[in-house]
Amino acid sequence: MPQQKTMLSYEESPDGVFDSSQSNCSLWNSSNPVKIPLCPIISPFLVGVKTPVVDLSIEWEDVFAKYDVVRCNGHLKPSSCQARQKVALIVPFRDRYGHLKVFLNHIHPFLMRQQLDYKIYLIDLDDDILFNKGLLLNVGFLESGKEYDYDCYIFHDVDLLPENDHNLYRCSDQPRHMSVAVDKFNYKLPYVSIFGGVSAMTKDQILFVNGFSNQFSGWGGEDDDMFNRLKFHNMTLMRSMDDVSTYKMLKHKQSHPNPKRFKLIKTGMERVKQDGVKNLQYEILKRNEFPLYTYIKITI
Ligand code: NGS
Repeated sequence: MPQQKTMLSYEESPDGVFDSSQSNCSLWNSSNPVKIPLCPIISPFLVGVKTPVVDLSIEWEDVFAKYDVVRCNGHLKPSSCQARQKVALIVPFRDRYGHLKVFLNHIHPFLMRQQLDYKIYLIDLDDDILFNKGLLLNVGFLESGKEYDYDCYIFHDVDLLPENDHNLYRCSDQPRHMSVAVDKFNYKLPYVSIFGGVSAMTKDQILFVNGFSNQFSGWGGEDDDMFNRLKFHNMTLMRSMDDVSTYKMLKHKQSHPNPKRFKLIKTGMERVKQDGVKNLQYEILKRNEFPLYTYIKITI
């Protein structure tokens, strides 16, 4: 008898579609005994502009089946060469499973074409607590760093889809803002100090500025505070070239802005030493290993 397909609706999570305890990724951390060459600086698989397909009706099973080469909880690395950087993609998340499906469907082949050694982490907060992006990005950094020696952390909104794979997801010797040209802003930088959307930092850069502030509850400002942290520590912000760093933003309702965000930004540098990754206390409520990503839910 043919197995019946469990159809999931647009906003449903893939919980139950996969038994997350079944994943076998024991080889993931072992070093490859056969020496393989370093991957080329520019991957031969890049195609340039590839307009994101926004298919909100795609089923979870189909997304999982399409990329079944990614088996270790969102981790993949090239088999024929050694990736130049190990990249953790940290996605702060709350209840946007429709966007998540579209995002995964787009980002996995994009990252594969770049020949990266990468893993995707989705970080969620207890439903009773107001969304706090900076805090979730800090948790993503801390949790991913516990399981692999990443060279680069990319902080990535779930609603942003890169349109050109020459936009390389790797870190540089200074922090880099990547989502420079977003369709919502007519492919222009909305303001010069913006650092939100997609950004890339190494472990040392993150630790140097003590990560993001944990104080920005609600929408907005945590990225502006990070910009100030970089400036305060005399770091230079790099920007990707706007002709390759183009993004499509998925449509969603505007979240409720945090009314205290401007005051917090103003006083941010007084707290920089005690407000960040170094002093962060949290508890893990749930950890699910899905084939295309690792999901971590926390409370504070
Ligand atoms: C600014 C926010 C940033 C945010 C940016 C773009 O106004 O946190 O808009 O947001 N700063 C403040 O509110 C102080 S976007 O339209 O991409 O969601 O990143």
